[in-house]
Amino acid sequence: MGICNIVILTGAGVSAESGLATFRGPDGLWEGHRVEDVCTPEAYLRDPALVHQFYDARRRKLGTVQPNPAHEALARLDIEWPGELLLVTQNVDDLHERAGSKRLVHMHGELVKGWCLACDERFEWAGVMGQAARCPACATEGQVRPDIVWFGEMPYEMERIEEAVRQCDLFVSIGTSGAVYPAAGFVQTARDCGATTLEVNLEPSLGSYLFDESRTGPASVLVPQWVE
Ligand code: BJW
Repeated sequence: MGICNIVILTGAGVSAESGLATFRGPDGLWEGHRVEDVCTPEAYLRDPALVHQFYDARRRKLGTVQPNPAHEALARLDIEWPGELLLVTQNVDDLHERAGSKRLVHMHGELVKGWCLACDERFEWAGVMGQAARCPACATEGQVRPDIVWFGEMPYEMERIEEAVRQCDLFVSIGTSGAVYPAAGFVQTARDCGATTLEVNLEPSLGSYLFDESRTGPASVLVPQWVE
């Protein structure tokens, strides 16, 4: 592989072998709730306690897991790759940064951040959030929500991401089902702009036919192989 510009899109599959559940697999339900029923602004208005419970449980779990060889290989690539590189993750966990990735965008937000609806500040959040959380910036109580992009909300840094996708020579998608837009559409944009496209997944995703090459198997094995 010569020097080229790379965009890598990751999804829940890259963190599955660290012990974090994916959304749409056999274990993809959370206590009988579909992700589409919990991850919306409407669900939060209807039942904030349920939504906080979901994110508090996942934040707690995050503290017990570690990056796996796929995160570590991507961090090595980030450090060593001389061309442009952008790692766009749909994941709200912090395993890419804990592995050492720097050129990273969290397009669906971060579990370890809160967002105050009273003063619009965003801030680090480590422990339980719950309904009564107090904003560290304005001290308002009960207006802090997880800094997560829910269905119907605009993903973060879309201009920067779309620019990188249009300009990349190689687009690699790892561990995502291709069920959620706009991320699922990046491969088409990259193709239209002339990029080579590679998919790494346990099984072919919904958009597999859009990739020049599909490698099927666990990310913890295939990603280090691809990076070396
Ligand atoms: C392995 C592995 C291993 C397992 N190794 N692989 C109709 C058509 C088109 C679009 C829409 C539509 N109706 C609505 C929309 C838009 C909507 C959308 O896409 N809906 C679909 C359900 C159709 N999208 C949005 O609303 C987005 N915003 C938007 O479009 O804004 C524009 C706009 C704004 C306002 C007005 C109008 C337009 C926002 C989407 C936000 C998504 N949020 C979530 C939850 C929050 C984060 C969180 O709580 O964690 O993000 S949903 C959930 O899905 C999460 C994920 O990031 C996202 C993607 O899931 P992912 O990562 O692909 O996981 P899985 O489980 O689906 O797949 C895992 C894969 O890994 C599988 O393929 C396995 O095989 C594989 N795997 N183990 C390798 N070891």
